[in-house]
Amino acid sequence: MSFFKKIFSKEKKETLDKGLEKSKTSFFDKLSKAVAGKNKVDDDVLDNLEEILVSSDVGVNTTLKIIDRIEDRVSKDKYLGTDELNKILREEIAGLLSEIDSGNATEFEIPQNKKPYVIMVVGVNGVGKTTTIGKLAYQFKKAGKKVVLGAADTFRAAAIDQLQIWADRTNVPIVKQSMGSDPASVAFDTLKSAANQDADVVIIDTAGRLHNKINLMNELTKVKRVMKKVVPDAPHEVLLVLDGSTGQNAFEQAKQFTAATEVTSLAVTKLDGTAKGGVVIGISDQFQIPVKYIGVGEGMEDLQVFNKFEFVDSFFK
Ligand SMILES: Nc1nc2c(ncn2[C@@H]2O[C@H](COP(=O)(O)OP(=O)(O)OP(=O)(O)O)[C@@H](O)[C@H]2O)c(=O)[nH]1
Ligand SMILES: [Mg+2]
Repeated sequence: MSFFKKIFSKEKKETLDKGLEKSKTSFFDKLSKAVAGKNKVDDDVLDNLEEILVSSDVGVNTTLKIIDRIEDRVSKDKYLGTDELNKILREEIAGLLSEIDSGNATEFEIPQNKKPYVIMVVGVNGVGKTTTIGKLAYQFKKAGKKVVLGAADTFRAAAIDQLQIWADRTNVPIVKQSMGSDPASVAFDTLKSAANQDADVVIIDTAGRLHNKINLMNELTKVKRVMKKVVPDAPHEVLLVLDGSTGQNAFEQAKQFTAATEVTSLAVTKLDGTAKGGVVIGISDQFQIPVKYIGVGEGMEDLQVFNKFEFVDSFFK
């Protein structure tokens, strides 16, 4: 398949378009109101645009960056028409996202020389960690990989049950202990088991809530340390899951987690049920960590590898 065909695979594109429906509708409604009765981009239009971007949860810093760039273009072309604003915005946002190297993977891939490849999934409670793990297990398995899940969220009995449900649904083995057991010990067992089975990918679920934040961060550190006893360079990836529908809260969580523990990639979930899709643009720009996956629904197939070009394309369609 050609590169472009792969990028714009029809089916994938349709889910993304549909998933971002709410964000788009709200964004374009506001945008058309902002330029109503105007035929050129003037200060008024720019002020309105700033408001729209901020209210779409792009975030203040990223919004200012975008407005600066558009002002630049306006100063070069005083008669820049409002009919062109859409195109220009799209170009500037795509340009902004291209500045961080988030790669442009279109498939669910893992490095071949790391076996098992260990992904530790972190994030506060309710953001969609377990669901994202289930979706990832499904995709990796579909790609022919041998997957093992580790139920290291031992804080709640239901957390273990929920991961078990995804293990059954995707027909992937799970390693678990009883509620309240040591998460690091579960992670250790999972890696051992994965090594014995010659598995390709290990995905470790972790608790999103403990008695307090310090406890949680200490626990994550301990889980990491213990995993290294089995696989010295594990975890290969620390995936922070953020709920896109919480807008500015997601920024706040990203700030706190990245300050407390090393995060290598981001997954932004629940973009289907929200008008806050702009949060992906802001988060990509503000954190030097690539958004790797986006969640656009509760189903097994509702996870996509984040592709900035495709995303901007969907957002502005
Ligand atoms: N609409 C939608 N719902 C999602 C998405 N991802 C997760 N959810 C839902 O969000 C809720 C919480 O998801 P979980 O996967 O249990 O979240 P968690 O981070 O594991 O939560 P804890 O185990 O409590 O820490 C569930 O009802 C999921 O179905 C998504 O991309 N879109
Ligand atoms: Mg969970």
